[in-house]
Amino acid sequence: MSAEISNSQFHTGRLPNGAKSRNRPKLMLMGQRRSGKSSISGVVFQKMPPSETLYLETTTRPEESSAHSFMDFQIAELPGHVNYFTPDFNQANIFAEIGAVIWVIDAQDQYLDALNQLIDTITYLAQTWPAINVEVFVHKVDGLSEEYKNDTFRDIRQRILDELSDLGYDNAPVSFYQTSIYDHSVFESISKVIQKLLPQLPTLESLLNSLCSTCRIQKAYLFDIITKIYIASDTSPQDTNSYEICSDFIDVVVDIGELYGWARPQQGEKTEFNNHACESMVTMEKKGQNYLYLREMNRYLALVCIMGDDNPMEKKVLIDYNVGVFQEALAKVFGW
Ligand SMILES: Nc1nc2c(ncn2[C@@H]2O[C@H](COP(=O)(O)OP(=O)(O)O)[C@@H](O)[C@H]2O)c(=O)[nH]1
Ligand SMILES: [Mg+2]
Repeated sequence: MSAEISNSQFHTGRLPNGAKSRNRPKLMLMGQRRSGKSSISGVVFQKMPPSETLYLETTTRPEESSAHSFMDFQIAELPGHVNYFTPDFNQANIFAEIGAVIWVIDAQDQYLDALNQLIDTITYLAQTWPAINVEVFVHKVDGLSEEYKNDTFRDIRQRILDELSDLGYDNAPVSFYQTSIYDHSVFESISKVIQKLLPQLPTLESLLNSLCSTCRIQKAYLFDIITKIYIASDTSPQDTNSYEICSDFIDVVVDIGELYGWARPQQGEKTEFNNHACESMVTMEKKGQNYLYLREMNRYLALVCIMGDDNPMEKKVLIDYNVGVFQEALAKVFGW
């Protein structure tokens, strides 16, 4: 693995968590029964329509699935009712390759028991697998009023942080998100979870930053087209709905592309990446004062930008040139 890293010309010295899973970010979904683990994995990685999650069977044993895309995202689920911290379980088997544990809490249900389990898990991981990030999804927030949602989120976060602090784990790597499978929040949160596991992130961010400043782009995202996970964005502050707009825009372009363009690999089918890096460029009519711009970097990745309020057609040459440079840099970062 270290050889692979030193080959990368643009490596910035930050090592990924979960060392063995390089380029295959592996996530573990944990949390109580019916908190929504299988639903999250189905909706994000298997393109399951959210309404179909109502018919999911309860998971009774650890399950794994993967999404073949730009990276082979690996996702595993541990059913909630089993205690994994007894000697009966081979914890090394379970946790050795994990980069992040996503702990799902049902915000519409009583959560005090779940919090106790979560604390036990965090302290266990901090002692035994300190490189694993713990990502707490306060989930199913779609059913809650804005005020109740924020109160619940704050309450959960505060209780966990207080408890950890009492136990002496002030610096445990724990982050919190509000999620729902009925909107973009779960995709956006998983994007952030995965970004933390990518050693290339700092490089990608600085490439996007310089693209934004040369072309006066407001916000730029590098998307995995199939999963709608964004693997990096520039580091300027983001509006609440920028991700949403860009993600919807991919749907439109990709639908048209599938009708008239080349065939994308089917779910589960694995093709060599970047056999023919295909490009397309679309500008959309005004949404407010902004334009959207999308260009495929290869079969799996698309650059999606929210442009400022000047007309991109007038500076198309500048954009084409700089996006070309960006694409070449990407190819070097990932060794295409
Ligand atoms: N309202 C709402 N329901 C959800 C959400 N995610 C999952 N569910 C429902 O929660 C139930 C349990 O989900 P499941 O994924 O089987 O939970 P698991 O036992 O943790 O794997 C299902 O009926 C889902 O439809 C969500 O974001 N919002
Ligand atoms: Mg399940």
